[in-house]
Amino acid sequence: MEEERVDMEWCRWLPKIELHAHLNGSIRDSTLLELAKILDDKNVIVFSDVEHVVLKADRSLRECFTMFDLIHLLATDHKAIRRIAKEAVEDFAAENVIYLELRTTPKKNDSIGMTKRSYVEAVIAGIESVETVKVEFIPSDENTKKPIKTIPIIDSYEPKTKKIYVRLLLSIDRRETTAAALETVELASEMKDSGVIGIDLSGNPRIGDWFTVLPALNRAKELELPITLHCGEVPNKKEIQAMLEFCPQRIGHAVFLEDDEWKTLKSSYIPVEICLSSNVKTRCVPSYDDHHFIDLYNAKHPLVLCTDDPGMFSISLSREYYIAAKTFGLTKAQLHEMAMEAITYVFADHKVKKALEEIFKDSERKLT
Ligand code: 6MZ
Repeated sequence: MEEERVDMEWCRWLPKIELHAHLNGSIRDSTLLELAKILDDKNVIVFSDVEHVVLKADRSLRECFTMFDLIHLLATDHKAIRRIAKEAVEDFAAENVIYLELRTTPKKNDSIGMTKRSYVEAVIAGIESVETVKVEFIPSDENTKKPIKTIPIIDSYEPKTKKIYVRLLLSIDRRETTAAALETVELASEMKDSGVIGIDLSGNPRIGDWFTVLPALNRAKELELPITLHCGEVPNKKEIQAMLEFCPQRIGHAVFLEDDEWKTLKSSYIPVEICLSSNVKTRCVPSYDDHHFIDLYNAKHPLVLCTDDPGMFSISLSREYYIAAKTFGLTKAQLHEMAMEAITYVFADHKVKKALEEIFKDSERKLT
C-alpha cells in the first residue's frame, strides 16, 4: 500500500518521546572538534591525534567508554557543559522530540572549581538558554521561579509554537564509590524543583559492582526518586537478577537476559528503554533482525525506542523509528501507537502526561 510507506520524513514528523539519552553521548561532532581545537591551542591535546578518533563511525562497547573518557576531557568546564546541553536540546527538538529525559553524570573537578552541583547547574543553564524552541523545563506551576521562554518558530509542516518538555536524570557512574553515588542521589533530591526528576545507573558494564551502588539506589527509593538501570548490556546473570529483584521504574538495554530473566521481566512489566542502533553498533546484538525488540513488542511488553548516544553513534530518534519500521515491518499506526505509549513510562507528573496526550491525539487525527 503506497500511502502506508514509512519514510524518514514521516518518522521526523511523528511526535516522539526520548527517555534514554546521555548528555555527553549527544554532542555534535562539529562541537567536539571545536572543543578539541580550543584545547589544542592551550597545548592540552594535539588536535590531529583527536580528530580521527572523534570522526570514527563504529565503535565496540569497550571503545565507546574510551571515547567517553576523551569526550569528558574535551567537554570539561562549565562553559562547554552549558553549550552541549543547549545544543543537545535543540537537536532533539529538531527531530520533533516533544519530551526529553536527558541523563548526565554530575562531575567534580577541583582544579576548575567544579562540584557536582555546579556541573548540574551548568547543564540547567544550557537548557534554559535554548532559543530555537520553547522549553518547558522547570515544572510550570505557580511556584515556578523563572518564566518560560516562548519563541514561536515555523516547523516544516505547519506554523505553530514548537515546544519540548525537558527533564533531567542524574546518572551514577558504575566506577563511583558508594559515597559519591550517595552524593548524586542527595543532589537529585535537592534539585527536584529545578527540573531533576530521577536517577540512572550507567557506565562501563564490565566495571563496578551492584552492591557498591545499592545503598545509593535504596536511598533514592526512600526519597521517592524514580530509578532506571542499565541492565544486561553484557552477560552478568547475578547482577541482572539483582536488578530485576530491585524493581526499578525502568531498565535500559536488557540484551543479555536468559529465559528465566525474560520471564521475570515480562511478569514484572518493567518498561524497557530499547536502544536498537546502540546495541547493534557496539556489537552487543549481531544485527537489527536479531534484536530482542520484536520479542518484547509481540509480547506487548512496555517499551520505548531511544537513542542512547545520538552523537556517539551518529543517529537520531527519528532514524530509530525508521529502522524499527523497516526491520520489523511496522506500520504508521503501530509506530504512532508505540510512540504515544511511551507517555505512560515518563517520570514527569500527570499534568505533563496530559499535555503529551493532547499532542499525540492531534497527530493521530493527521494519520489517516
Ligand atoms: C552504559 C553509558 C552508555 O553522563 O557524561 N553511558 N553507560 N552503556 C552505554 N552504552 C553505550 N552510553 C553512555 O554521558 C556519558 C556517560 O554516560 C554513560 C557512561 O557513563 C558515559 O561516561 P554523561 O553526560
